[in-house]
Amino acid sequence: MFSATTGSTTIKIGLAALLVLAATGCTLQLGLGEPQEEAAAGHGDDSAEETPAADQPPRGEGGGGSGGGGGGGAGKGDNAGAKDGPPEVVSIRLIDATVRPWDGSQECWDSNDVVSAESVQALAVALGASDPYAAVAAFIAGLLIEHYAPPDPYGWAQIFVDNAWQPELDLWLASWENNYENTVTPSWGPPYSGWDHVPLQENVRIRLSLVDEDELNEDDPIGAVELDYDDLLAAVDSGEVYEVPVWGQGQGAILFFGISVVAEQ
Ligand SMILES: [Ca+2]
Ligand SMILES: [Ca+2]
Ligand SMILES: [Ca+2]
Repeated sequence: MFSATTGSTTIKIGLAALLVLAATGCTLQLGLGEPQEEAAAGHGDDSAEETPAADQPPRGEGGGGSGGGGGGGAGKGDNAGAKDGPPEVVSIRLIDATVRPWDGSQECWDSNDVVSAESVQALAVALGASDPYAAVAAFIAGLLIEHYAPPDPYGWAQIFVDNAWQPELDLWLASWENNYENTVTPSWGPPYSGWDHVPLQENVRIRLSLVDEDELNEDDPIGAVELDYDDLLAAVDSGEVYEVPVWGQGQGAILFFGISVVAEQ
C-alpha cells in the first residue's frame, strides 16, 4: 500500500482510502484543506476548468509534518537497485520546477509587457544546450527578473498507479497562502511532499499542475505536465534531485520538474 506524505501543505484523503489504510496499518498525514473536485479528478489537459477557482484557493492550514522521507532529498548514491535492475518500490519527493518567464502570448505573467525576441531566442538556445537545465538557470539568472513580473506559482500533483489515478493521494505542493511568490523557480519544501511505497510500474504517471496566483484577476493557468516510468527511473539512477525536462509538453510553460526518487528496500 502506497501512501502520501505532505510537507507544509495539505492532502485530500478519501474516506474509503482511510478505511483501507486503517485496516492495513499504514499511516497518512492529514491536512485540513481539500483540493477542489476539479483538482482531484483526473483531467487530461491544463484547461482553465482544471484550476481551482480564484475565490476558493487551497488553504494551507494543514500543519503536516514530513513523512518518512523527512527532508525528502535523495541521498547521493542511495540508489540501491539502480545497478541490479529497476527497483520495485520507490519513494518519491516533489522538489521544484522551472517556469518559463513568459506566458503563451509571450507576455510577462503579471504584466502585459511583451518579452523581447532576443529573450525568446536566448531561451531557445539554452534549451538546446548540452546541459539545458544549467543553461536555462544561467539564462534566468541573467534576467533582471523584477522587470519580468514573474508569477506566483502554486499547484498540486497527482499520481497514476495500480492502473488508476489515485485522487486520495493528490498533494498540494503550495497554496495561495504559502507559495513562494514572484519566482520562476518555485520549490515546495522543506519538508517536501511526495509518496512512499510506490510500486514502480511501467504505466506509472505523475502529473504536475501549476497556476499563477493573481490577487486582482483570475489566476493564470501555467500548465500541466506528466512524468512517466522512464523519468522516474532516470531520477533513481541519478542519485540526486533530477530535473526532468518537460518543456515539450502542453504550452511549454513548465520547463523542468525536479524530483527525488529513491529505491525502497
Ligand atoms: Ca498573472
Ligand atoms: Ca500567495
Ligand atoms: Ca501572479
